[in-house]
Amino acid sequence: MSDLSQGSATDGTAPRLSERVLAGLPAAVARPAYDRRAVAAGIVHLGLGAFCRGHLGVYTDDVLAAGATDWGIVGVDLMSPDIRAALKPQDCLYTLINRVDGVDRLRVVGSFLDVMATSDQLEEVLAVMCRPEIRVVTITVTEKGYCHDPATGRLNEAHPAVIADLAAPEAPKTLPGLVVEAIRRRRAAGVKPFTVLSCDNLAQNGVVASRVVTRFAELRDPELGAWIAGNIAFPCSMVDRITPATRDAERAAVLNGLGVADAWPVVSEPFRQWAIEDNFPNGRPAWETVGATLTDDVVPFETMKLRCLNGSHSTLAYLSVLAGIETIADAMADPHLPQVIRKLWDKDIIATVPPVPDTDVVAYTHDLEARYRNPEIRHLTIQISSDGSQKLGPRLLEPAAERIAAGQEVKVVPLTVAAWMAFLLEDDGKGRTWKVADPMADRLTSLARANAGSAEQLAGALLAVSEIFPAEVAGNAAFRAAVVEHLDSLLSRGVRATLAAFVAA
Ligand code: CS2
Repeated sequence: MSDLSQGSATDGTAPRLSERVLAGLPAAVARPAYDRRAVAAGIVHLGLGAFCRGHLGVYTDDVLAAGATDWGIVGVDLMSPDIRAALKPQDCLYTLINRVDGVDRLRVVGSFLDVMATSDQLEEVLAVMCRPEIRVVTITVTEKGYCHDPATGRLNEAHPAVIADLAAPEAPKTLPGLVVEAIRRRRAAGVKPFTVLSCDNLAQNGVVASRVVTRFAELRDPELGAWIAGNIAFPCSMVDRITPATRDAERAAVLNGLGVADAWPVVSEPFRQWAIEDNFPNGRPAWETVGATLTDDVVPFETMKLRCLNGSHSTLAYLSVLAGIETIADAMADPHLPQVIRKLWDKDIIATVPPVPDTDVVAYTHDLEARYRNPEIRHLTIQISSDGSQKLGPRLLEPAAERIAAGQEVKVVPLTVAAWMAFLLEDDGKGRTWKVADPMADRLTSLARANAGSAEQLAGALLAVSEIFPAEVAGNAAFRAAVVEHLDSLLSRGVRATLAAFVAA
């Protein structure tokens, strides 16, 4: 059984989680403290992974529990009908597991009122997105869902899915295509626009969302593009909660704790943070009353989180896959890796983070170490290694570019980049293999294999991929030399010896 598939917990005789069984759940299990039948949908959420159910779904559940009745969520899966198949028989209820010191705290979340899939419900999805009571469209489709060029943040007009959507714009499959078609139909029906809230790990995610949506619309119809630019708000947000993929172990824990089966629970760490730019012309839930920070400027929050958390995650991920280390918690038990990320923060990252309200960024990095050490969270390094072509930029190459522009040295990012390059070979040279998951995987792994003869050649070929590496980074002699040196060491001496030498230097 794959970790991502619907679980065996639903195959047995236990009844299924549903409205009907809520009242009879064990007293320790938290559940919706409100009448779900009295709640109307106000949000359409696009992208139904574990993350949004562990984050947006929970904050919104809190808002509903505090008495709001018009901010339920309709979730839409743009990839497959699997989550719909898991959640619909459960009345869209699911369980959040916070595992703290070996004790599971279970909470049944009720904020999703319906779950749909564009694969076979596109017209229904568009109709819901046009309902006047839907005033916010939230998004978690991961970085690659924006169909942008990571180095510029602009719509990748050569993207095959974008080309396909432009050829059949009324039956879109991409995020930009879907949002544009919904806005077009809503406008034609004279319905006040919704606000588009990106919750993905991108620098200035609202700006990226606005760019890809506006540009896609312009390519369809310049007048529609101009109208979107003038009428749709795209606030930025910083979201944070570590939410690994659900395994059968969590399904079994839920079955044990609830006495009923949940096909797709979500496991997350206790920590959560959400900073949101307060720009919602058509209203929004009072998320600030349940712990979110509503602010005029999200940039400091997102810069801190993307560079400190996600940047160190990617660093740990590539080095760990090379070293055969499976989880972030295991990486934190390694003799060298914690020192590598401490050096990353201290030498390359912290100084690039602007002052963050009420936050000490150094203390934030120490808190990250504790979060990573949480042994209850099995966050797989191979999961985090996915989509490096989209992730390296906002997490690590942008701060590197800033340091280079200021004439400063970049100490650790070249090691991460070298580890990512060695990772693209999908093989440790000693018989252990893995698979690269990335929208650019074919091109990148072919380039890597074709240039595996020398570190110089391999680094040169990959640094030349301009969709990933900004010219000021790829063209910087010191950065390039450092990448080549680390890559040479990884390929000839191996990851262990490279790490030992790196932390000793
Ligand atoms: C991770 C993130 O998979 C990844 O790339 O770095 O999903 C990370 O766990 C979240 O952003 C934490 O908020």
